[in-house]
Amino acid sequence: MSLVNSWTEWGTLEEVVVGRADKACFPPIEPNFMQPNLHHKQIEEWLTWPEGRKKKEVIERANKQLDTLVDILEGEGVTVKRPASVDHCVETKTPSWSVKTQYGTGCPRDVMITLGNIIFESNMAKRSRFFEYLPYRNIVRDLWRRDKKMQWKVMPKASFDDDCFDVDFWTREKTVGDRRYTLTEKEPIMEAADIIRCGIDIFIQKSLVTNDAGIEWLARELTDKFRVHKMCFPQNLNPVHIDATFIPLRPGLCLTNPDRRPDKESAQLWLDNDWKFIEAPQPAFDTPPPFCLCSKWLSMNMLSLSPTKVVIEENEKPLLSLLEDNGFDVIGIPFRYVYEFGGALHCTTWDIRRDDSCKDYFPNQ
Ligand code: DAV
Repeated sequence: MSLVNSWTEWGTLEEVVVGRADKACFPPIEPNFMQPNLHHKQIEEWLTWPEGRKKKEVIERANKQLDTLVDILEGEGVTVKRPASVDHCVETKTPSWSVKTQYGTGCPRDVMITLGNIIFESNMAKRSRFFEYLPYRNIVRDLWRRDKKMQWKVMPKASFDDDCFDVDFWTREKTVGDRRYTLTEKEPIMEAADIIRCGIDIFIQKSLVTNDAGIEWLARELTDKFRVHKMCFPQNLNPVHIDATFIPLRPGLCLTNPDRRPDKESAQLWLDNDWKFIEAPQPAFDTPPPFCLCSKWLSMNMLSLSPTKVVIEENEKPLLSLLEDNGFDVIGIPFRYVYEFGGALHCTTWDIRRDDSCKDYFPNQ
Protein backbone atom coordinates (compact mmCIF):
# COMPACT_ATOMS: atom_id res chain seq x y z
CA MET A 1 0.00 0.00 0.00
CA SER A 2 1.23 3.53 -0.78
CA LEU A 3 1.64 5.61 2.34
CA VAL A 4 2.77 8.64 0.38
CA ASN A 5 0.31 9.74 -2.29
CA SER A 6 -0.96 13.25 -2.95
CA TRP A 7 -1.52 14.65 -6.42
CA THR A 8 -3.99 17.44 -5.82
CA GLU A 9 -5.00 20.15 -3.38
CA TRP A 10 -8.46 18.61 -2.95
CA GLY A 11 -8.36 14.76 -2.91
CA THR A 12 -9.92 13.19 0.20
CA LEU A 13 -7.39 13.77 2.97
CA GLU A 14 -6.09 10.66 4.77
CA GLU A 15 -2.86 11.71 6.47
CA VAL A 16 -1.48 15.15 7.25
CA VAL A 17 1.20 16.89 9.29
CA VAL A 18 0.12 19.85 11.44
CA GLY A 19 2.79 22.37 12.55
CA ARG A 20 3.66 23.49 16.08
CA ALA A 21 4.15 26.93 17.63
CA ASP A 22 6.61 25.52 20.20
CA LYS A 23 9.76 27.49 20.97
CA ALA A 24 9.32 29.80 17.98
CA CYS A 25 11.25 33.03 17.45
CA PHE A 26 10.56 36.26 15.63
CA PRO A 27 12.31 35.84 12.29
CA PRO A 28 15.58 37.80 12.51
CA ILE A 29 16.36 40.66 10.12
CA GLU A 30 18.51 39.32 7.26
CA PRO A 31 18.95 39.97 3.50
CA ASN A 32 15.61 38.36 2.59
CA PHE A 33 13.77 39.97 5.49
CA MET A 34 14.82 43.58 5.83
CA GLN A 35 11.54 45.44 6.13
CA PRO A 36 8.96 43.54 8.16
CA ASN A 37 5.49 44.95 7.69
CA LEU A 38 3.93 45.58 11.08
CA HIS A 39 0.56 46.20 9.35
CA HIS A 40 -0.65 48.57 12.05
CA LYS A 41 0.35 52.25 11.76
CA GLN A 42 0.31 52.90 15.52
CA ILE A 43 2.54 49.91 16.21
CA GLU A 44 4.99 51.04 13.52
CA GLU A 45 5.39 54.40 15.25
CA TRP A 46 6.72 53.00 18.51
CA LEU A 47 8.06 49.55 17.79
CA THR A 48 11.01 48.15 15.91
CA TRP A 49 10.85 44.52 14.84
CA PRO A 50 11.40 42.33 17.92
CA GLU A 51 13.96 39.57 18.01
CA GLY A 52 14.34 36.37 19.97
CA ARG A 53 11.85 34.05 21.57
CA LYS A 54 8.10 34.64 21.31
CA LYS A 55 6.20 34.90 24.59
CA LYS A 56 5.00 31.74 26.32
CA GLU A 57 1.34 32.88 26.39
CA VAL A 58 1.43 33.72 22.68
CA ILE A 59 2.86 30.29 21.88
CA GLU A 60 0.32 28.54 24.13
CA ARG A 61 -2.72 30.23 22.61
CA ALA A 62 -1.52 29.35 19.08
CA ASN A 63 -0.80 25.75 20.09
CA LYS A 64 -4.31 25.52 21.51
CA GLN A 65 -5.80 26.50 18.14
CA LEU A 66 -3.49 24.06 16.34
CA ASP A 67 -4.67 21.33 18.75
CA THR A 68 -8.28 22.20 17.87
CA LEU A 69 -7.41 21.66 14.21
CA VAL A 70 -5.87 18.30 15.08
CA ASP A 71 -9.06 17.27 16.95
CA ILE A 72 -11.25 18.28 14.00
CA LEU A 73 -9.06 16.36 11.54
CA GLU A 74 -8.96 13.24 13.70
CA GLY A 75 -12.74 13.50 14.08
CA GLU A 76 -12.94 13.40 10.27
CA GLY A 77 -10.90 10.18 10.24
CA VAL A 78 -7.62 11.81 9.14
CA THR A 79 -4.32 10.53 10.63
CA VAL A 80 -2.35 13.47 12.02
CA LYS A 81 1.39 13.64 12.61
CA ARG A 82 3.33 16.44 14.29
CA PRO A 83 6.92 17.59 13.71
CA ALA A 84 9.51 17.24 16.47
CA SER A 85 9.41 20.02 19.05
CA VAL A 86 12.76 21.79 18.72
CA ASP A 87 14.15 25.02 20.12
CA HIS A 88 14.47 27.64 17.39
CA CYS A 89 16.27 30.14 19.62
CA VAL A 90 19.71 28.99 18.58
CA GLU A 91 22.26 30.69 16.38
CA THR A 92 22.36 29.39 12.81
CA LYS A 93 25.65 29.61 10.94
CA THR A 94 27.66 28.36 7.98
CA PRO A 95 31.28 29.28 7.15
CA SER A 96 30.10 32.50 5.48
CA TRP A 97 27.20 33.92 7.52
CA SER A 98 25.28 33.65 10.75
CA VAL A 99 21.88 34.72 12.09
CA LYS A 100 20.94 35.00 15.75
CA THR A 101 18.01 32.60 15.72
CA GLN A 102 15.95 30.27 13.59
CA TYR A 103 12.22 30.82 13.11
CA GLY A 104 9.75 28.01 13.93
CA THR A 105 7.88 24.88 12.92
CA GLY A 106 4.54 26.55 12.34
CA CYS A 107 4.48 26.08 8.58
CA PRO A 108 5.33 22.63 7.26
CA ARG A 109 3.80 23.76 3.91
CA ASP A 110 6.65 26.18 3.28
CA VAL A 111 9.28 23.45 3.51
CA MET A 112 7.67 20.14 2.56
CA ILE A 113 5.40 19.05 -0.28
CA THR A 114 4.13 15.71 -1.49
CA LEU A 115 4.21 15.45 -5.28
CA GLY A 116 2.52 12.15 -6.12
CA ASN A 117 4.72 9.54 -4.44
CA ILE A 118 7.59 11.98 -3.92
CA ILE A 119 8.29 13.75 -0.66
CA PHE A 120 10.13 16.89 -1.62
CA GLU A 121 12.08 19.15 0.74
CA SER A 122 12.61 22.65 -0.61
CA ASN A 123 15.75 24.58 0.31
CA MET A 124 14.03 27.73 1.69
CA ALA A 125 14.90 31.37 1.05
CA LYS A 126 15.90 32.75 4.43
CA ARG A 127 19.06 32.02 6.37
CA SER A 128 17.04 31.58 9.55
CA ARG A 129 15.08 28.78 7.86
CA PHE A 130 18.16 26.86 6.60
CA PHE A 131 17.61 23.92 8.95
CA GLU A 132 13.82 24.00 9.05
CA TYR A 133 13.58 20.55 7.39
CA LEU A 134 15.07 18.86 10.45
CA PRO A 135 11.91 18.65 12.63
CA TYR A 136 10.20 16.75 9.78
CA ARG A 137 12.94 14.20 9.21
CA ASN A 138 11.57 11.63 11.70
CA ILE A 139 8.33 11.56 9.75
CA VAL A 140 10.08 11.36 6.37
CA ARG A 141 12.47 8.57 7.43
CA ASP A 142 9.64 6.53 8.90
CA LEU A 143 7.56 6.82 5.70
CA TRP A 144 10.60 6.07 3.55
CA ARG A 145 11.25 2.85 5.48
CA ARG A 146 7.66 1.65 5.33
CA ASP A 147 6.63 2.74 1.81
CA LYS A 148 9.00 1.12 -0.68
CA LYS A 149 7.55 3.14 -3.57
CA MET A 150 8.09 6.50 -1.93
CA GLN A 151 10.79 8.75 -3.35
CA TRP A 152 12.60 11.27 -1.18
CA LYS A 153 13.96 14.32 -3.00
CA VAL A 154 15.90 17.12 -1.37
CA MET A 155 16.67 20.36 -3.17
CA PRO A 156 20.39 21.27 -3.16
CA LYS A 157 21.15 23.54 -0.22
CA ALA A 158 21.85 27.09 -1.38
CA SER A 159 24.90 28.91 0.00
CA PHE A 160 22.80 31.97 0.95
CA ASP A 161 25.90 34.05 0.49
CA ASP A 162 25.30 37.76 -0.03
CA ASP A 163 25.22 37.39 -3.82
CA CYS A 164 22.10 35.20 -3.58
CA PHE A 165 20.13 38.30 -2.58
CA ASP A 166 19.22 41.53 -4.32
CA VAL A 167 18.84 43.81 -1.30
CA ASP A 168 18.06 46.81 -3.52
CA PHE A 169 14.58 45.33 -3.70
CA TRP A 170 13.86 46.84 -0.30
CA THR A 171 14.51 50.42 -1.42
CA ARG A 172 13.62 50.52 -5.13
CA GLU A 173 10.21 51.57 -6.36
CA LYS A 174 8.06 48.60 -7.27
CA THR A 175 6.07 48.52 -10.47
CA VAL A 176 3.39 46.14 -11.72
CA GLY A 177 4.90 43.53 -13.98
CA ASP A 178 8.50 43.98 -12.75
CA ARG A 179 9.32 40.41 -11.81
CA ARG A 180 12.51 41.23 -9.88
CA TYR A 181 12.29 40.39 -6.22
CA THR A 182 14.77 39.71 -3.39
CA LEU A 183 16.57 36.68 -4.86
CA THR A 184 19.21 36.74 -7.59
CA GLU A 185 19.38 33.83 -10.03
CA LYS A 186 22.78 32.62 -8.83
CA GLU A 187 21.44 29.44 -7.22
CA PRO A 188 18.10 27.60 -7.48
CA ILE A 189 15.97 28.63 -4.49
CA MET A 190 12.40 27.66 -3.72
CA GLU A 191 9.84 27.41 -0.93
CA ALA A 192 7.30 24.64 -1.40
CA ALA A 193 4.30 26.86 -0.66
CA ASP A 194 4.78 28.52 -4.06
CA ILE A 195 3.59 25.26 -5.67
CA ILE A 196 0.03 24.06 -6.28
CA ARG A 197 -0.84 20.57 -7.52
CA CYS A 198 -3.54 19.47 -9.97
CA GLY A 199 -2.71 15.88 -10.94
CA ILE A 200 -0.06 15.72 -13.64
CA ASP A 201 0.15 19.52 -13.77
CA ILE A 202 1.87 21.59 -11.14
CA PHE A 203 1.92 25.38 -11.03
CA ILE A 204 4.60 27.58 -9.46
CA GLN A 205 4.94 31.32 -8.97
CA LYS A 206 8.18 33.25 -8.89
CA SER A 207 8.28 35.20 -5.63
CA LEU A 208 10.45 36.70 -2.92
CA VAL A 209 11.20 33.12 -1.89
CA THR A 210 11.28 31.27 -5.24
CA ASN A 211 13.49 32.30 -8.18
CA ASP A 212 13.35 31.30 -11.86
CA ALA A 213 16.35 29.02 -11.35
CA GLY A 214 14.43 27.18 -8.60
CA ILE A 215 11.46 26.62 -10.91
CA GLU A 216 13.79 25.45 -13.70
CA TRP A 217 15.53 23.07 -11.29
CA LEU A 218 12.23 21.51 -10.23
CA ALA A 219 10.92 21.28 -13.80
CA ARG A 220 14.05 19.39 -14.90
CA GLU A 221 13.93 17.15 -11.84
CA LEU A 222 10.30 16.22 -12.55
CA THR A 223 10.56 15.77 -16.35
CA ASP A 224 8.51 12.71 -17.43
CA LYS A 225 6.46 12.82 -14.21
CA PHE A 226 4.79 16.25 -14.15
CA ARG A 227 4.10 19.19 -16.42
CA VAL A 228 5.44 22.25 -14.63
CA HIS A 229 3.89 25.67 -15.36
CA LYS A 230 4.86 29.13 -14.17
CA MET A 231 2.15 31.46 -12.96
CA CYS A 232 2.31 35.21 -12.47
CA PHE A 233 0.02 37.54 -10.54
CA PRO A 234 1.45 40.92 -11.55
CA GLN A 235 -0.61 43.04 -9.14
CA ASN A 236 1.13 41.36 -6.21
CA LEU A 237 4.30 43.41 -5.76
CA ASN A 238 5.49 41.29 -2.81
CA PRO A 239 4.56 37.71 -3.73
CA VAL A 240 5.38 35.12 -1.06
CA HIS A 241 3.70 31.71 -1.53
CA ILE A 242 0.80 31.07 -3.87
CA ASP A 243 -1.64 29.77 -1.25
CA ALA A 244 -3.34 33.07 -0.44
CA THR A 245 -3.69 33.94 -4.12
CA PHE A 246 -4.95 31.03 -6.21
CA ILE A 247 -6.70 27.99 -4.67
CA PRO A 248 -7.95 25.06 -6.78
CA LEU A 249 -10.98 23.73 -4.85
CA ARG A 250 -12.02 20.75 -6.96
CA PRO A 251 -11.71 19.71 -10.62
CA GLY A 252 -12.89 22.69 -12.68
CA LEU A 253 -13.22 25.22 -9.85
CA CYS A 254 -10.61 27.63 -8.52
CA LEU A 255 -10.81 30.42 -5.93
CA THR A 256 -9.02 33.59 -7.07
CA ASN A 257 -7.88 36.75 -5.28
CA PRO A 258 -9.50 39.97 -6.59
CA ASP A 259 -6.35 41.97 -5.72
CA ARG A 260 -4.04 39.48 -7.46
CA ARG A 261 -5.53 38.23 -10.72
CA PRO A 262 -3.43 35.88 -12.84
CA ASP A 263 -2.02 37.51 -15.98
CA LYS A 264 -3.52 36.52 -19.32
CA GLU A 265 -0.82 33.98 -20.09
CA SER A 266 -1.18 32.25 -16.69
CA ALA A 267 -4.98 32.15 -16.85
CA GLN A 268 -5.17 30.82 -20.42
CA LEU A 269 -4.49 27.15 -19.68
CA TRP A 270 -7.19 27.12 -16.99
CA LEU A 271 -9.75 28.80 -19.23
CA ASP A 272 -8.84 26.57 -22.20
CA ASN A 273 -9.68 23.58 -20.00
CA ASP A 274 -13.03 24.95 -18.79
CA TRP A 275 -11.97 25.78 -15.26
CA LYS A 276 -14.24 28.33 -13.60
CA PHE A 277 -12.74 31.08 -11.44
CA ILE A 278 -14.67 32.36 -8.44
CA GLU A 279 -13.43 35.47 -6.69
CA ALA A 280 -12.78 35.41 -2.94
CA PRO A 281 -14.77 37.99 -0.97
CA GLN A 282 -12.95 40.68 1.02
CA PRO A 283 -11.47 39.19 4.22
CA ALA A 284 -13.28 39.68 7.54
CA PHE A 285 -10.43 41.91 8.80
CA ASP A 286 -8.63 44.71 6.91
CA THR A 287 -5.29 43.77 8.41
CA PRO A 288 -3.73 40.57 9.69
CA PRO A 289 -2.85 40.35 13.41
CA PRO A 290 0.32 42.18 14.61
CA PHE A 291 3.59 40.32 13.87
CA CYS A 292 1.89 38.26 11.15
CA LEU A 293 4.25 38.02 8.18
CA CYS A 294 1.43 37.54 5.67
CA SER A 295 -1.36 39.67 4.26
CA LYS A 296 -5.06 39.89 5.11
CA TRP A 297 -5.58 37.30 2.34
CA LEU A 298 -4.74 34.49 4.75
CA SER A 299 -8.55 34.44 4.74
CA MET A 300 -8.30 32.27 1.58
CA ASN A 301 -5.65 29.95 2.99
CA MET A 302 -7.93 26.98 3.63
CA LEU A 303 -7.37 23.25 4.00
CA SER A 304 -9.37 20.93 1.73
CA LEU A 305 -10.56 17.70 3.33
CA SER A 306 -12.13 16.49 0.09
CA PRO A 307 -13.62 17.88 -3.15
CA THR A 308 -16.71 18.77 -1.09
CA LYS A 309 -15.40 19.72 2.35
CA VAL A 310 -13.01 22.46 3.52
CA VAL A 311 -11.75 23.99 6.79
CA ILE A 312 -11.55 27.80 7.01
CA GLU A 313 -11.02 30.42 9.77
CA GLU A 314 -14.27 30.90 11.63
CA ASN A 315 -14.48 34.68 11.18
CA GLU A 316 -14.53 34.47 7.38
CA LYS A 317 -18.33 34.46 7.02
CA PRO A 318 -18.59 35.87 3.46
CA LEU A 319 -16.15 33.18 2.27
CA LEU A 320 -18.17 30.55 4.13
CA SER A 321 -21.33 31.62 2.27
CA LEU A 322 -19.55 31.63 -1.09
CA LEU A 323 -18.20 28.11 -0.53
CA GLU A 324 -21.57 26.81 0.67
CA ASP A 325 -23.24 28.35 -2.40
CA ASN A 326 -20.78 26.35 -4.48
CA GLY A 327 -21.72 23.09 -2.81
CA PHE A 328 -19.08 22.76 -0.07
CA ASP A 329 -19.48 21.64 3.53
CA VAL A 330 -17.49 24.22 5.43
CA ILE A 331 -15.96 23.78 8.88
CA GLY A 332 -15.01 27.08 10.57
CA ILE A 333 -12.45 26.98 13.37
CA PRO A 334 -10.69 29.68 15.44
CA PHE A 335 -7.19 30.14 14.01
CA ARG A 336 -6.09 33.80 14.09
CA TYR A 337 -3.67 33.28 16.99
CA VAL A 338 -1.70 30.95 14.73
CA TYR A 339 -1.26 33.59 12.01
CA GLU A 340 1.86 35.17 13.50
CA PHE A 341 3.56 31.78 13.40
CA GLY A 342 3.57 31.99 9.62
CA GLY A 343 0.13 31.44 8.22
CA ALA A 344 -3.32 29.91 8.24
CA LEU A 345 -4.80 26.46 7.59
CA HIS A 346 -2.98 25.62 4.36
CA CYS A 347 0.39 26.98 5.54
CA THR A 348 0.34 25.09 8.82
CA THR A 349 -0.33 21.69 7.23
CA TRP A 350 1.42 19.30 4.84
CA ASP A 351 -0.68 16.55 3.28
CA ILE A 352 1.10 13.22 3.03
CA ARG A 353 -1.73 11.11 1.65
CA ARG A 354 -4.91 11.94 -0.20
CA ASP A 355 -7.24 9.61 -2.05
CA ASP A 356 -6.35 10.91 -5.51
CA SER A 357 -4.26 9.98 -8.53
CA CYS A 358 -2.20 11.29 -11.41
CA LYS A 359 -5.08 12.57 -13.55
CA ASP A 360 -4.96 15.03 -16.41
CA TYR A 361 -7.16 18.00 -15.55
CA PHE A 362 -5.74 20.06 -18.44
CA PRO A 363 -6.01 17.80 -21.50
CA ASN A 364 -6.24 20.80 -23.79
CA GLN A 365 -2.67 22.12 -24.01
O1 DAV B 1 -0.03 36.54 0.41
O2 DAV B 1 -0.34 36.80 2.47
C1 DAV B 1 0.30 34.04 2.66
C2 DAV B 1 0.75 32.63 2.52
C3 DAV B 1 1.87 32.26 3.36
N1 DAV B 1 2.18 30.85 3.28
C4 DAV B 1 0.15 36.21 1.54
C5 DAV B 1 0.98 34.98 1.77
